[in-house]
Amino acid sequence: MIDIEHFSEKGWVVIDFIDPTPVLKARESLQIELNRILGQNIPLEDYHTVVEDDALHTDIQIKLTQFYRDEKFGKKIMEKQLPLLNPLIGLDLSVQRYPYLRMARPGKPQDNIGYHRDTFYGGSPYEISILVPYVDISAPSSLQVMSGSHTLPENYFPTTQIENPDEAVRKGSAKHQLGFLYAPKVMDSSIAKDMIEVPLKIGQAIAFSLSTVHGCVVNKGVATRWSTDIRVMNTFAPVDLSARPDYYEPLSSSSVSAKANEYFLATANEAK
Ligand SMILES: O=C(O)CCC(=O)C(=O)O
Ligand SMILES: [Fe+2]
Repeated sequence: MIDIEHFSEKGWVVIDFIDPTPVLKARESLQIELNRILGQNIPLEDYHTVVEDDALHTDIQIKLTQFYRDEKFGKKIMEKQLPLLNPLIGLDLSVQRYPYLRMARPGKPQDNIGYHRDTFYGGSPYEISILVPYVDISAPSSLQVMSGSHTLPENYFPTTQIENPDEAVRKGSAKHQLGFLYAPKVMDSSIAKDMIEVPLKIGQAIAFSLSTVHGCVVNKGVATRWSTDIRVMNTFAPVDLSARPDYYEPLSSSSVSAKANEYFLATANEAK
C-alpha cells in the first residue's frame, strides 16, 4: 500500500514495490552490460572507482541509457506496480516513454542537477516522478525532497536562470540528452536546510509530485547512485502535451475507457 496521506501532506512518499522482480532483472542486465563495456567485472556501486574521467563517464551513461530504453525496463517496472499506483493517481495511466538513467558518482557535483521543481521546466503537478534505485542508496548519497513544497505557488521560490557552468551541457549535447539542463534555474541556497535525505533500498522507490522541490547537489556517500526516474500521469489529466507529443505511452486503462477506445476505433474504421 502507498501511504496516500503522506503523499498528500508532504508531496512525496516512499513505496515498497509489490513486485520488485523487474527492478532486479533490470539491475542485473545493467550490471552485465556495464561489465561488457568496461571489459571487467565492477559492481554498480563501485563504478566510480574505475570511471574517473567525465567524458568516459558520459559516454558510458549514453550507452547504458540507450540499452535501458531499448529494453523498456521503465514500463516493465511500472506495469507490475499498478495496484499500488491506482489509488494514488487513477486507473487510466500513461508512462514516460524514454525515462532517464542517472549515475551519480560520489563527490562529483557535475553528475547531479541540483535542487529544483520540474514545474520550472514545463512539468505539471498532475505528473509524478517515480525514482527507482538500482542500488541501495544511503542517506548521504540520496535524493532530497522538501516536504510540503508541492502546493506552494510557483513564485514562492525565486530562481536565477544561468548557463550551465559545465561546458559539456549545451543545447543538444550528449549530457543534455541525459537529462542535464543547459540553462538551469538555480534556487536560493537557503533552501538547503529544508531538504530531507531519503535513503532507499532496492525494491523501494520514492514518488513525488513534479511541483515538489527535489534534487541532489552532490552524492556525499561512498557508492555510485544508480537510479531511474519514471514519470507517470493520469491519461485524462489536463496536461498540455502538445510540446512533447511522444513523451508518454499508455500504461493502463479502466475497463470503461478500454472499451470506449475500441468503440471509437471501430467507428473510425467503419467510416473508411
Ligand atoms: O535523480 C536525480 O538526481 C534527479 C531526479 C529528478 O530530478 C526527477 O526525478 O525529476
Ligand atoms: Fe526533477
